Amino acid sequence: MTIPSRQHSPVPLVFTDEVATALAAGDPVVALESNVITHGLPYPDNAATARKVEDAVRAGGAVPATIGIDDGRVLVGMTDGDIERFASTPGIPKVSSRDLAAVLASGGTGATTVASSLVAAELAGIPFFSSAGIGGVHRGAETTMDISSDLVQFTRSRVAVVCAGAKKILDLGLTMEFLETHCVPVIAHGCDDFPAFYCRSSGLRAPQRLDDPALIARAVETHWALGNPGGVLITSPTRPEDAIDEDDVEAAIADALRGAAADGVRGGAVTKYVMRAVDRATEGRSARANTAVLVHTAQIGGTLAAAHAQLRR
Ligand code: PSU
Ligand code: MN
Repeated sequence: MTIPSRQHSPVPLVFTDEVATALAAGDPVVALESNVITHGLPYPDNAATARKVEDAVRAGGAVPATIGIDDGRVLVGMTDGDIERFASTPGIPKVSSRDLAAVLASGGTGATTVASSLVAAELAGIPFFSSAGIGGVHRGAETTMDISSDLVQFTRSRVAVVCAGAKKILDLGLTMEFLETHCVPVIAHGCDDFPAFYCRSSGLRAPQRLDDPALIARAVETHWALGNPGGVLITSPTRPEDAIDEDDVEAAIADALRGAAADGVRGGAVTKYVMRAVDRATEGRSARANTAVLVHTAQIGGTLAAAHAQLRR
């Protein structure tokens, strides 16, 4: 008797020519999320920022691959038209890792978070990803249990994540504890501390620091050579001239979190609600700093991906 094996049809991936060519040649590629386009900033700033982020990856020496879900297919690299459409179409849903299967199976469209972008990047064979602020453990998580899937996905996808730490609105101490418990390496680049998104420091020291891109690339490869299934977090702080003083945002964040609780905002809607409230309270100062840190991190991501591609040659 033969027992039929379970057949899975492959997930449809649609590559831009630029990304397909780079991957085939072993040239560096950096995957980027699209949730930051649809949910992070208002139109048209979101479209302009997405283009600046792609240019920054190129300036760093790699090819950008913005990830999204379109008509039940995974976009690996967006055209300029795709970016414009995602940026300007209201209501495109946030798709995190657990949502991918249903959205793809039903032919849906959606914007990928850090977590779901990592799933797509690994499938597509892209070993580097960049975003400004990862999700993490939310303030008050000891009662709400609100912990971003981004953190869990780092233990599953073999993709190196370049970021400026986790979003300032989170509990960064608990976020670091979670990463330690789950054996996720955190390597600080260019500073001793774990950064706090648009603030240069969280006040917490990173467990490791490596400044040389070639050494970081070697550490990433070594993490995988050790048999680890997940990724490596590489943090780089925003530039001093783009940074916000903690004192200038902390009150706005605390107000926004109280507002979210009072309005009954829960689950996946919390991050967007709080970020937008802080942007309003700081009269756009935090939104501008958000754009600056996204662009800067993308350039570092390009540089590190290029060093990694060099190592694999
Ligand atoms: N809103 C923003 N910027 C962001 C995000 C939301 O203004 O960057 C994101 C990222 O896509 C990140 C996700 O992966 O929110 C985390 O959401 P949650 O905390 O619900 O897991
Ligand atoms: Mn959450």
